[in-house]
Amino acid sequence: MNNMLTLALSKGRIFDETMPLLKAAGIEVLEDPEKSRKLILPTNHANVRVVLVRASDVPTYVQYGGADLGVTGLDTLIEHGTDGLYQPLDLQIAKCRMSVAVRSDFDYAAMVKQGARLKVATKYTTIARDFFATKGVHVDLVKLYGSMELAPLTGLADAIVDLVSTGNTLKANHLVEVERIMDISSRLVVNQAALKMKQADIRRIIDAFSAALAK
Ligand code: PRT
Ligand code: MG
Repeated sequence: MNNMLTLALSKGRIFDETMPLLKAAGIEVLEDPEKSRKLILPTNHANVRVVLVRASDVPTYVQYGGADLGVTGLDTLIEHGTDGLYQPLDLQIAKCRMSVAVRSDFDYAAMVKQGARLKVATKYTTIARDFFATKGVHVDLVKLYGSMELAPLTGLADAIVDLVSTGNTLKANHLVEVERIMDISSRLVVNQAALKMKQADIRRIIDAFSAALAK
C-alpha cells in the first residue's frame, strides 16, 4: 500500500473536468461515480486510486494525508487555509467568480458611500471578511451553508458573497452582481510529506497535467 497514490476529488464538475487531465497522464478511472456508490474508485493503474469526498473536505484529506493529492476550488482552498498543502498548478477548470450580489432595488453604492454597516450572508466568510476589510466597509457576516440567494430576499442580509458562473441563479432570484471579488478556478493540491516520499509518481502527474494545460 505504501506506493499507492490516492487522489481526492469531489463528484460533479470537479470530477468531470479533472478526467481529461487524468487521461492525459495515462490514468483512467474505471467506475462512474454517478452510477456507483463506491467511495474508492480504482483506475487502470494498480497503484493509483481516486477517493470521492465532499468538495469542502478535499483540502482536509490532502492536508492530513488521507489523500496524497486532490483537486479543489480556490474558494474552498482559501476558506480552508493552505497549511501543509503544496499548490503546484492552477488547473483552469470549474471556473467561476466570487462576487457580491444584492437585491435589484438595493442601492449598494450609496450604502457603501455612506459608510453604512452592511449585513452580508455567505458561506465564504474568510474571503468576504478580507474583501470588505480592504475596502474599509463595515460588515456583519452571517454564515450560511447554502442557498445564499435567499438571504437578501427574506431580509436576513443586505448582500451575499457567492460564486457566480452564468449568473442565471442570481437573475432567477432578482439579484444583481455589484462587485467581482476574484476569479476562481480549481487547483491541484499535494500533501507536502507525500511530495517527498512519492516524488517520482507525483512529479509524473504534475508534468502530464501541465503539458495538457499548455495545449
Ligand atoms: O454542492 P456541494 O454542497 O456538494 O459542494 P460544493 O458546492 O462545494 O461543490 P460543487 O461541486 O458544487 O463545487 C465545487 C467547486 O466548483 C466550487 O468550489 C467552485 O470552485 C467551482 N464552481 C464553478 C462552482 C460554480 N462554478 C458554480 N456555479 N461552484 C458553485 N457554483 C454555484 C453558484 O454558487 C450558483 O449558486 O452554482 C450555482 C449556479 O451558478 P450560475 O451562476 O451558473 O447560475
Ligand atoms: Mg454545489
